[in-house]
Amino acid sequence: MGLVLYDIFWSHFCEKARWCLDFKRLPHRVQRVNPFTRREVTDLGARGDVPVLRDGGKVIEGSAAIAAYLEESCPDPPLLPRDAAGRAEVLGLEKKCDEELGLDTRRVGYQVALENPALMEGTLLWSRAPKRWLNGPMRRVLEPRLRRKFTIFPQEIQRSRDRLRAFLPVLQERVAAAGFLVGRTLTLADIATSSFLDPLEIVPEFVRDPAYAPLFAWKRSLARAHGRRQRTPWLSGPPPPGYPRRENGWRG
Ligand SMILES: N[C@@H](CCC(=O)N[C@@H](CS)C(=O)NCC(=O)O)C(=O)O
Repeated sequence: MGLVLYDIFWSHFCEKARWCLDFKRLPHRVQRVNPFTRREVTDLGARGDVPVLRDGGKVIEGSAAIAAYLEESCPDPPLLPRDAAGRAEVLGLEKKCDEELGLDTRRVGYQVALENPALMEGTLLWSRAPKRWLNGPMRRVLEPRLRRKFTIFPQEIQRSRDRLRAFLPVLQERVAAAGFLVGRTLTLADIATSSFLDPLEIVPEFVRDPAYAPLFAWKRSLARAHGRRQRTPWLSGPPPPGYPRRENGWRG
């Protein structure tokens, strides 16, 4: 299989897809997508969102479809429990994560990043001179675009914060016993949740709240155990470097 994953390296939806590929130890190539034009994926006939997986002539769009495709074509190691009830539980959690958690953490994460642009250096903004001097004008172009695209407006932000305050304790309680959301081994639910919690590492309101410390500790230890890249928690002082850079990242 010549698998190619089209991704934006700091996207948490892409991280979910990358983690699924790595978990199944499937050789693949990662094709970086230009976040402004999305040409690499629209040229494939895809809508423009990432992640997208290409397997020969097949184009699979979205992290849930990618996970399902990989599970079908390469069942071992499994992302889903063997029993029907366990599968349904994992898929239900994945859906909730895709439709709510992922959007909420992205919205509150971008709100903090827009207020503290240093967090975007190395991803959407440049970190090195001389291009760094373009960050001011770049921000003025980016901000309204990001706010529209991800509906980052006061009412929506407040709703996201409320949903997170209701859902994080549920997740925290579920992992407290066995260290996994469903059953006693890693599943797609853990991969989705852990990937989607990552933007909250830069949101002081959540990452500094002792009420959620066990959930962040769980997420970090799971991600570390699987060799995942994670955002640096913003626990105090000035904004930490944003998403850990990779040499062939989008911005330098
Ligand atoms: N439900 C999709 C969501 C994917 C998504 O929202 N991707 C974002 C990146 S985090 C994207 O490409 N958004 C469109 C854009 O920024 O233009 C999935 O699970 O893959």
